[in-house]
Amino acid sequence: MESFKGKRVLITGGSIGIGQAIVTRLVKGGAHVVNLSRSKGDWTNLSSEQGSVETLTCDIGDSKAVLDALEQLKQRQDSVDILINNAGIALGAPKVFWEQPLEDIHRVIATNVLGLVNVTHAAMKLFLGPAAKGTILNISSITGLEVPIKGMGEVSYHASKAFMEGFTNTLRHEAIGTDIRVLTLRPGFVRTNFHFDRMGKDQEKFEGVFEGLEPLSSEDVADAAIWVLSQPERISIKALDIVPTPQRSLTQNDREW
Ligand code: 8X3
Repeated sequence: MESFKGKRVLITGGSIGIGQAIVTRLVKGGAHVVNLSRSKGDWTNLSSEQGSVETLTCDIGDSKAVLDALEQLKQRQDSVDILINNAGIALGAPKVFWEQPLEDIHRVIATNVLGLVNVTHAAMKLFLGPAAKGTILNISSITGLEVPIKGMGEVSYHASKAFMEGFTNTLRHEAIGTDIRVLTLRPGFVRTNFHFDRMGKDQEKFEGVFEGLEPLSSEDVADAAIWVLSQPERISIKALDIVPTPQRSLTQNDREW
């Protein structure tokens, strides 16, 4: 296990899925993690001899709630070394955009776009900006770069990940003159609750998503994130795509759709 001893990490959506797997590895490596999430998470597998994790329940789409949470954190902690923007949702598959409830579309944008902006802005203002040092890792998606297969029905999700691409690339440039690294990890097909929510919490449809194409696990993606974060500060893994081998792209892969 890589050493993150004493490192202070802020992550969004760290209670389940990929986020939870990343938090588990960081804490085992000695990091102190603050998790901004809608749910508390289950951390019973982590011993007190390792690092620590504290969850602040927060809707990251609400800028005031984010700022309040991070200002409270600032009062008792003077640094964040690593910010991981991990929270992300998709809703509405397989309906097309114009048939989806507008509220669902707004919810996706609130979490994936405004949440990213709110947390990064507050964290840079209070922690990373003043220190002019640290690492921002954005967990994006291959969907930020590619147009999906027909019928995937997630304009809001794909557009939100395209936003994340532009945000990441531009922020990296704005960080010229600082020691802030801005990185992105773009997973493809992963077996997580993300697809359960995407399919309207329908277990049968959820299982159907994985038929004929073995997905990555959250742990696979977390291992990649840990590798990226373990590089010495002089190295930026600017972007890393991780997909199951048969997922050649969003439109071409080794199974019949
Ligand atoms: C989701 C990636 O491949 O499941 O971010 O559409 S995929």
